Amino acid sequence: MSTTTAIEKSEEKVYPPSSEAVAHALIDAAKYDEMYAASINDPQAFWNEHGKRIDWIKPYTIVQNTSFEPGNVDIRWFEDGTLNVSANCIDRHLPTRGNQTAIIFEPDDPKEPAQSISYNDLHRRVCRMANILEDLGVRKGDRVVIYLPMIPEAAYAMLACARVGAIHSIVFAGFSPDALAARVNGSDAKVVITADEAPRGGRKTPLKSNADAALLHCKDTVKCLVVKRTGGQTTWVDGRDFDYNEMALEADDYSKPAEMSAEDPLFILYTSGSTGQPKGVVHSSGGYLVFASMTHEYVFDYHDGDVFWCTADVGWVTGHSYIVYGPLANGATTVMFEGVPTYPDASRFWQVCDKHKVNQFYTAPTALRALMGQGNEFVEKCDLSSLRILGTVGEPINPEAWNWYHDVVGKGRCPIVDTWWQTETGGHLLTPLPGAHATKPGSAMKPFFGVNPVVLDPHSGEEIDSYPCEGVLCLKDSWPSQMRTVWGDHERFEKTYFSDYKGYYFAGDGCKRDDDGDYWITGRVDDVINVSGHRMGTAEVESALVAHAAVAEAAVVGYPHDIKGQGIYCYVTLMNDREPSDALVKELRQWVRTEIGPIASPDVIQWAPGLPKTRSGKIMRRILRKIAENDFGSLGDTSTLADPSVVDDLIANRAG
Ligand code: 6R9
Repeated sequence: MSTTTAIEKSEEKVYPPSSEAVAHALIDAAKYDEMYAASINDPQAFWNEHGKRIDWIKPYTIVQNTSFEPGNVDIRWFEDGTLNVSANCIDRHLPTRGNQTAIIFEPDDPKEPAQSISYNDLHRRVCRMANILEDLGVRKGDRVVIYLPMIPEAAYAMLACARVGAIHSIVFAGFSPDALAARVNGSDAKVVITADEAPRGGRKTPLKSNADAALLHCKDTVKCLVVKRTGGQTTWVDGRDFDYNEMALEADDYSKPAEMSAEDPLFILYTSGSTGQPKGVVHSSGGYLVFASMTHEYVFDYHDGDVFWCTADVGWVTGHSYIVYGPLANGATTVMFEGVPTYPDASRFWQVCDKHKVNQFYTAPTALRALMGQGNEFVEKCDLSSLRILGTVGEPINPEAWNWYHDVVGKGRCPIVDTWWQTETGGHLLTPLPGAHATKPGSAMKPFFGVNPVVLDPHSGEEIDSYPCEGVLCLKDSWPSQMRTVWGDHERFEKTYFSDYKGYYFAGDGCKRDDDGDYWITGRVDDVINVSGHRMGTAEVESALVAHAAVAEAAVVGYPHDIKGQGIYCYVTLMNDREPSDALVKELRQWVRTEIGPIASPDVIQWAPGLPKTRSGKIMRRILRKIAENDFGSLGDTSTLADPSVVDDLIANRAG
């Protein structure tokens, strides 16, 4: 077996692709160069050809019709084609691979047996679920909210929506009843699909009772379809609640896939931005599937028969594109894991890789950092010889974690694909291809086919052509899986992504481009923080805090956290009649967990008698960030503050 050794280049290491990776690769360096050039020089011709990788009911004749022009942003791909996404992910594989495993389900508790769901099984299950949804009154274009654990029924529900032409909106099972209600109401959903309980890391989240609490704040016509997962006790509202397992026994095994336009929305997924409440990112059917399946195949060098495992939750975009749609469109075997990396102990990921002979493994830097700290013996006791490709996503990966992944998990033989993308982009935009590109610890390397990144000067908005350089990352042209709009608010879509830098899609990330033209993401340049790979708008946490009766004002910033990447640091000004106390810190923490969910739980709460504000009343977050980072030397100019003395007070009383 060949291992790659790093070539030291100035201060950074470069790992050329191993001979093994090159020999196996679907795309080698020459092929990448040729295809990439073709995709940029003539996108119409390129995507006309590659759009055919999926099955169309009526073939498209128009390929790309997109505009980033301010006031007229409009994204359409393959717009006159029709298709059904579920038929692409299931039916078209039945003649050739009906008995092949589509989904391997690995439960939270390792003592519970894993399940293998073949493409034939998947077809039956999805058809039944589609018929149940139709019985509940779901029709083309209706919205269905999915609030489920990481169980196969989550995939059935997504594909059943796609089958009948309904738009799904998945709400992560860790979100609170309030967050769930906001999303049900925001999309005016007809049905919520949930389960009795969600087991995770040996604990159980009471999903059905969360849904009950949420539905009190929703229209009383909303129906609730309940999947049995643990058999835990639930309360039942007759006429509103429906028993999935019972209905599935009766439901018909066939449901005809609806003919959908390429531009019909496939799903809505709420994500955090720098202002206001989370926005509903809308993805299309045709362009999304083309790009999700193509990136899944080439970025992970997926070959027939491989076992692919993406450890994300289907509540995030990574789970949509790389557990369900990308892999299943490619006829792959995809692993769905219900648990967490450290339960029962820190070897769980590696045991699952060993047990199911996983070939491609895709996870987040935060998980790697947590596991790295537990010691190598948890990795070394498992046979990881099946692994061929390792991937990361969600946040910048620090070189220590990258090296550990490469050396200890991959034994130096598995290329690491560091994939940069977003909920909004639908699929990978920057990533090395395993047999084509060298890799560098911490770099997302190269654009995928059809992706045209530019680095802009944040002040002038001009493209920077020199190497090396640093600035904000924008995309110059559209790609098929670009989000189409914000649900119900196209203006917000334009304003968020197309107004800062006219004529470009602005991703919200800063980046560097090195001498070789390789990209390094430096993190968000807006008020979005990245906690364990989860996006969080500081504004969301602030509005949760100020909703508490004791809080007059709050400002939230990110600060460096060893495991989570970033932690949540809150400056809180109390109402005049309230006194700071440890009990109140606890109460506020719990309050935010209840308002948003445990992932938003503040790491640090500092009492702030005053916040640094400009004379126009704008909070100077730059200063708050520096204090949270314990970096008092570079606070910059504080003379424009309305009351500069608040800064001294905050420094003197820095928490944590
Ligand atoms: C897929 C996903 C998107 C934000 C994005 C960026 C960060 C994602 C990254 C990365 C550095 C990577 N991000 N992948 N940063 N390197 N490989 O994570 O979507 O939840 O919408 O987050 O995550 O800041 O803008 P999403």
